[in-house]
Amino acid sequence: MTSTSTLQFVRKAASDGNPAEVRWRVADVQALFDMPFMDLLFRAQQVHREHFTAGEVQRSTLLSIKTGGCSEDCGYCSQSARYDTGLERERLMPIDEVLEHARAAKAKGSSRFCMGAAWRGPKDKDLVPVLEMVREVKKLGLETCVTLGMLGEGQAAQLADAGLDYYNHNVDTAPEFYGEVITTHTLQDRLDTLDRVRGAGINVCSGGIVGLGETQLGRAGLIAQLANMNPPPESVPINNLVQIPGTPLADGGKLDPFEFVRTVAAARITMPTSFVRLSAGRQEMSDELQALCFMAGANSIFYGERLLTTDNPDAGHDEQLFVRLGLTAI
Ligand code: SAM
Ligand code: DTB
Ligand code: SF4
Repeated sequence: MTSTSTLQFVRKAASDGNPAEVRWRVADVQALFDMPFMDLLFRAQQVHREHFTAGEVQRSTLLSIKTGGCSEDCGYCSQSARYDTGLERERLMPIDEVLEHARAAKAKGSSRFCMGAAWRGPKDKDLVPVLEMVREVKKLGLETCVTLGMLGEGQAAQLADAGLDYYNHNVDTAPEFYGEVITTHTLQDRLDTLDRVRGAGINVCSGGIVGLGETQLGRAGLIAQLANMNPPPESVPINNLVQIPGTPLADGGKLDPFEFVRTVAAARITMPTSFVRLSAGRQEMSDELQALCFMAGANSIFYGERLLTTDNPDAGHDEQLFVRLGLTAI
């Protein structure tokens, strides 16, 4: 039943004129998840080598420029004002401080700087200082990415004019499951923003989060939805839930780590030319598990000690991991 309605959703999107065709049915993606693990990894690595140089991994550094107090109720998020997560609400970070973080990220070897704000979406007056941040970070020789929530008419164009390279806006989970995790906006709202971003000529960064209690079919539905975008997102972050005390999803069961690897592999196979980013949750992963994710076709990471409000592995540890695995940062 779930499979059929996901399919209907994708088909509807296709008939609405956006994705021209259903390249990946949910059942096809489910069949990837059903493959023997080693066969799946082998296929993902084959696809990866057809489109990318083996062992090259892109590194992006995150900074929360406006933390906490968000009106939305995303069930996993430390920054929703609806949950008591102990996080202090902060105002927009001054540009000098942002640039200090950006310079440090560049010095550590990051190639992209991603600025995140805990907004449902920016008001026009909120956007003005962010546009300045984008222009100034770009001048440092870094690629720029922002994630600010839903964009209104004209806002994507302003970001494009400022020179923004990527906009991050995740579809997060399978269409059927979306309403169980988030009720304050709809998946269609997110898709509308992605259309605006694409329409403004900004590269799309869109992925999802697993370990929310979704079924395997749900993970297949998430990947199919991303893969059927036309074109698929240039960058696909795959986040593993970081359980935040105080949120509704704090106490669920943990996802089998091999399922996470399968999700990465399915993303790689269905989106062969996209960068697939091993995103939130790396701090809780062993080096060996991360190596499996790279084998499965992940070729991007968040790099630096902090994600938005939670910890990420030390840059030094990642450097060493790259040396141990013979990976090259690009
Ligand atoms: N407010 C903006 C939005 O929702 O797009 C930007 C920030 S939001 C924190 C960006 C993404 O981070 C979410 O879409 C979700 O995929 C991921 N994320 C948030 N909290 C997480 C958590 N606890 N564990 C893993 N990923 C998380
Ligand atoms: C994405 O997909 N993951 C990043 C980024 N885009 C903005 C955010 C991860 C957040 C993890 C939880 C936290 O640190 O608050
Ligand atoms: Fe707000 Fe984004 Fe967190 Fe949702 S994920 S509560 S929109 S900051």
